[in-house]
Amino acid sequence: MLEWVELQSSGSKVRSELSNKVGALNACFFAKRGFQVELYEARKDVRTAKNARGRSINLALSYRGRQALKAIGIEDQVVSKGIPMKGRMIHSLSGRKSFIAYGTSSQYILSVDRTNLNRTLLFAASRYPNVKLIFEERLQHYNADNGILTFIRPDGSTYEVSQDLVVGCDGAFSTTRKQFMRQTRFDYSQVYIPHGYMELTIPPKNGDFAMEPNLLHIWPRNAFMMTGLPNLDKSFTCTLFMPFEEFEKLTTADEVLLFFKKYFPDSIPLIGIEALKQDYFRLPAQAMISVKCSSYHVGFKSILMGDAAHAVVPFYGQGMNAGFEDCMVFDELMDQFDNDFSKSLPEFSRLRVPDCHAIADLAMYNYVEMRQHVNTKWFVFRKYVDNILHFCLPRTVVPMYTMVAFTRIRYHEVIKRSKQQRMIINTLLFVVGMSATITGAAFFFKHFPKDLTMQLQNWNFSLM
Ligand code: EGO
Repeated sequence: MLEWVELQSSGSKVRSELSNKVGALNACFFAKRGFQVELYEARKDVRTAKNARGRSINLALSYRGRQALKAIGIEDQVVSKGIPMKGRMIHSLSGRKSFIAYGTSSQYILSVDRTNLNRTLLFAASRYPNVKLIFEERLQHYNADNGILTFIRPDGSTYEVSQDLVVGCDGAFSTTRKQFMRQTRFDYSQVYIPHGYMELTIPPKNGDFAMEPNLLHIWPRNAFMMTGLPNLDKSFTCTLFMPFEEFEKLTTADEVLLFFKKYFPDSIPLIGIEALKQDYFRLPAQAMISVKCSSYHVGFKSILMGDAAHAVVPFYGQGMNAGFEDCMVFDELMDQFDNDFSKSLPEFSRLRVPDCHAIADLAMYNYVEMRQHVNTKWFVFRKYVDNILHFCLPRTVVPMYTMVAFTRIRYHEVIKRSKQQRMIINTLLFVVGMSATITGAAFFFKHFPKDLTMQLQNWNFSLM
């Protein structure tokens, strides 16, 4: 019996985003199980495409993503081309820099090149004889009732295929998901946040990194935020997050320069005045969408994974990691249920919906919190408090970022645990506060009983 999987990707409206990471990763997982896989990609093959620069340039790979890559044997290959970031470097308005480690020396996230990762994943998929890669053929329609897929060839002609399983890994604007929307009891919601993002580059300085390379650089300025991630060519990619409204206010090169002088002065000499003036206008600011839906499967023939199932805002650096974890979780379920789709599909939704809703919430929560309260001082303070509490109570208090980035604790458990931790911390603070008050009072009465009695008496007299 030939079983089969299809995965495809639709182009984004603003720019073509040459990527299908979750699709290619899934192809590897299914091929490893012995399935016949066809991987459909609407765009050109990134392995041979010349101008492969798509959406964002680098991504933060953490533990969950790495575990998935490990399961198909390409973790080391990807990690060797990634740059470890062992902590954050917080840049203050005055140019002061504060370093706060993520944890131990083995706890680091990796800055990986998106295009490189896409290529590695496609090469990995293409090495399986039972994987067929098809490029530049776009899914036009999918009938979830009879399982028939309609593809369009570059010349405009169409053809139909039908398979045992359709895995839709076609991104936040998924065509596969459109068919799910027609099913009863399928929930869907999407939100565009008011912020947009724009990428700028810090080129190498004298042939070396212009800032410390093994860190995630962050410029927290409440509503304006900027991050800097290192690249293999010794440059940094900075991502500026800002409300669209503010992006629209900056219409001339001089206004842009003034804006940077006011909010990110230390970054101007690093990016370069001329580069800044030009790069800002090269591309419009990009939108960010958060997508939630439920469930992730329809019948026993179709399932959504990655951004198609749960696009999240990038304020936790977890989008790709959550997508990779999807593939790994499904693979684990296929083991558990002996390749039986009628069991693994419903179980995937049962496990994954609460977790992916949780990471969508966590990412959105970070976005709201960062834009409202997080400036340099607050960021540094919060992370110090996290680290100190974790140091004092290593088993009881684990920072949320640590649970998200360096463990495979289920995302919904992370929320539960962080609520419990907050209760514990509050109780401790209360107990410490109360005992300090009682000790202080006891000390007071022991050393000044007479004075106090007299004072009280005087006071009583004066009241009378
Ligand atoms: C108080 C202090 C409340 C992505 C700090 C919340 C995100 C949030 C976008 C960083 C790291 C990978 C990222 C931390 C917080 C990537 C990340 C964080 C950004 C922006 C990002 C951290 C790409 C939020 N991880 N993170 O703890 O270092 O804390 F700044 Cl704008």
